[in-house]
Formats: sequence, C-alpha cells, structure tokens
Amino acid sequence: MTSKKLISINELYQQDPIAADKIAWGRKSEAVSRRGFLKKSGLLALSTALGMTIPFSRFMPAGLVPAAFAADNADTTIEGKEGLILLNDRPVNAETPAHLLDDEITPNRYMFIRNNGIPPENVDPENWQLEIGGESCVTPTTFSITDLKTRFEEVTLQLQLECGGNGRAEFVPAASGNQWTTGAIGCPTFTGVRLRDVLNFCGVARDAVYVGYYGADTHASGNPELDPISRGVPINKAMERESLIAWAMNGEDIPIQNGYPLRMVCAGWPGSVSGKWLNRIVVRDRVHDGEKMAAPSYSVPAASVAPGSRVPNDEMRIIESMPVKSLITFPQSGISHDARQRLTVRGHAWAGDSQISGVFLSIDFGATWLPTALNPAANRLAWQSFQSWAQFPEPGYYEVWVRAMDNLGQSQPMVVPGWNPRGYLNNACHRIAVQAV
Ligand SMILES: Nc1nc2c(c(=O)[nH]1)N[C@H]1C(S)=C(S)[C@@H](COP(=O)(O)O)O[C@H]1N2
Ligand SMILES: [Mo]
Repeated sequence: MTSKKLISINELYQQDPIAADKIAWGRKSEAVSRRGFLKKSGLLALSTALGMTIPFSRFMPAGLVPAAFAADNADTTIEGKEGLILLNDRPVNAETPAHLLDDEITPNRYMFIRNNGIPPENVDPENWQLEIGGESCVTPTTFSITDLKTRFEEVTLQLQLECGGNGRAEFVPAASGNQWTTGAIGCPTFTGVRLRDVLNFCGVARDAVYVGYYGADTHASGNPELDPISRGVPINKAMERESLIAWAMNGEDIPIQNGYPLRMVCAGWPGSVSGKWLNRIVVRDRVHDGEKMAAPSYSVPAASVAPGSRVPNDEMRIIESMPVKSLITFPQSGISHDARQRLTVRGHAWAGDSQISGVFLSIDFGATWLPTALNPAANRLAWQSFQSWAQFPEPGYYEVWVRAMDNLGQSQPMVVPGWNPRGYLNNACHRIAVQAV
C-alpha cells in the first residue's frame, strides 16, 4: 500500500505551479500548463482558461494563487450549524464561509466551532457549578449560575473570538492542525458578569500572576486523567472590564458546541483563552501550567525563523493579542457582476486589543488602495464593519483585496506573514474573485 500525503493548493503552487494549474484548471490545463508566473504567455493562458481577460494582470504578483481557486468544501451536518465547513469531526472543528459572516453581529448558527476534546453531554444548567480557587485566590468559592446572575452586575458586550490558527491553511510548508482558511472568527454578543467582579468577590492575592480555566469537556482519548485544554490569561487581561463569564450568546443559551451553559470570554486574544463549559477558574501565582499553555501550543518563535525550521520550545513565546485583520463578507468570492454597475463590498476588521484606524480596498492586485467607510465598534474588542464599492474599468477577472490598519499604524501584510511551526497568526489580506461581465 502506498500512503498519500495530502498537500494544500498553496504548497502545490510553490512546489509545482504547472501541476497546480493542471489540477485547478482541469481539461484546460494544456493551455495553462505553460503559464509560469509573470510570463506574458502564461498570463494569456490564464485568461484563456478563465474565459476572460485580466485587466490588471501587469500588477499580479509572482506566485499568487488566484482567489478563484479556493477549494470547495462540504458543509457540515451539525445541528444548528448548517452551512459551516467541517474540518474535523472528532473533535469537532468547523469554520464559517466568509459570506456567512456578513451580519454585524454573528448569529449563533454561524459561530465557528473549535473543540480540543469532547463536549459534555446532558448538561444541567440548574446544577452547574463554577469553582473559583487557585493558590492566589483568597477565599475559594463555588457559584451556581443563579448565584452569578444575582450577585453581580449583568453585562452584555459584542466580542470577537478568533482561533489563533485561523488562516493556517496558507502556510508553506503546511503546519499541522486544523486547516482553517478564513472562518475561525466570529463576533456575537455575550451576556454574563465581569470576570473581575467574581475574582474580586473571592479576593485576589497580591502575588496573582495568571488566571486559568478548566472546562467540563473530556479528552478525545477518553482518558479522564487528561484535560483537553486548560489555558488562561495574565491577571491584567483577566481584570479588564470586557473579560466575561458568560451564560448567553446573542440573548440565547450559548450553543452546546460553543460552551453551554457557561464560558469565559477574553476577546482579542487567541480564542483558546476563552474557556468553554467553564466549571473552574484558578488564580495562579505563576503562569498557568494547564494543558496547551506550554510551547509549542499557542506559541510562536520569539524571533522570526526560516519556513520549515525546528524551533526549540524555549525560543517560543505565548501568543497574546491577535494581529490586525479583515474579511470581505459581501459579495461571495467567485460571483459574476455586471461591469457597468458599482459593486457593493463590505465586511469587518478587528485588531486584537487595539482598534482599527482604516480599511482599504484594492481591485488592481494591491497597486492602488481606496479607503472604505468604517463603522465604530459597538464596544472595545468588537470588530468594526466597513463598506464601500468597486467600479471595474472593463469586463474581466478581478480580485478585490482588503487591508486593515490598526491605531498603532500596523497594517496587514499582503502575503502570508512569519512562518511558525504551528501555523498561528496568519493575518494576510483577504481576497475575493470577481468576474466582471
Ligand atoms: N473547554 C474548552 N474551552 C475551549 C476549547 C476547548 O476545546 N475546550 N477550545 C478553545 C479554542 S482553541 C477556541 S479557538 C475557542 C473556540 O470557541 P468556539 O468553539 O465557541 O468558536 O474556544 C476555546 N475554549
Ligand atoms: Mo483556537
């Protein structure tokens, strides 16, 4: 038996562009196989295969995998999550196609799922208990959900959650893990209480450094001794006014896959710090040492490394705030559009702990950029929506690119940024394909 190793289209394009063209263009491959990159004859072949010209082909970067080639994946059959793309079924991991993230506030059914283990079954919210303890907690206390609701101020905030591995599929060489494309992001509202109110009620000792969580999910191996994941945040992040212990998402029970009946939400950081099925919080006098806290999990090289390098764990740092990023949610990539009409373009942008200062669109492979109209965030750590329009000078194949900048002046890279062993933090610009006819 031969074993087949699957490789991504991005890897294929890097290794063997001719083979990649053949796969991407099927029977028209004969014409395209001579394309090469940035060769005039190649571009001609590409437009032949597309059945249309590429008006801005002179700006097309070498090695660019056309946005029109994005893979067609199957929908999930997860109840209440129809339309999501299943990346793994045990544990369940499913991402949301960009065009289904068009709502300002992500509906429950379109919130991605990233499970490290197996969610609890037959959850009884009436008898759910949340234990607060740890060596730097002054008075360890156990709360029911009713206790939380009655003893502390209720808060509703719109908060963005993005998996640290969102965009992993674009790294070359490929990084192991779920091959997220763009859809491990969502920004619903969460209702609950401030984590800091609960921690202060129990008393936080002066030597507190970190806050860790535990959830009721079980390890995929079935071994009850093992935790699927137990991460957390430094005490300062935990004490921010936006860090919540939440029991509702968009005014309803949190979907079971997203942490019902209780979860932590510390937005702007990798989603992995926001514990689901939350039943224990520990205030630590050291960096929390739960499962997947240590490198290489949710860590990146402290200094940049060559793609494919082996990086010793002690040369990695834990990911904190997520980088600036944006997504086009309308129109759907691949649409055909009347070239005489303006095309409405909209989406969202977010920047970890920072704010967005501007979002820009390009229809000429990044040669020129125009600003979009940017909405304010509903609150700190919520994404910001942008809208604009594009007018195409003539019929042909176009890509609409989006690029956001944060209030520190950092903007998204055009190409996949710093390769890292686990494929985190890809905030390359999002691109969609448009056929102007
Ligand atoms: N208990 C528990 N909490 C967890 C996880 C998990 O597997 N178990 N996954 C984490 C990761 S890696 C992410 S990205 C987010 C995903 O949240 P979501 O599934 O609601 O989108 O939850 C985090 N919290
Ligand atoms: Mo994640």
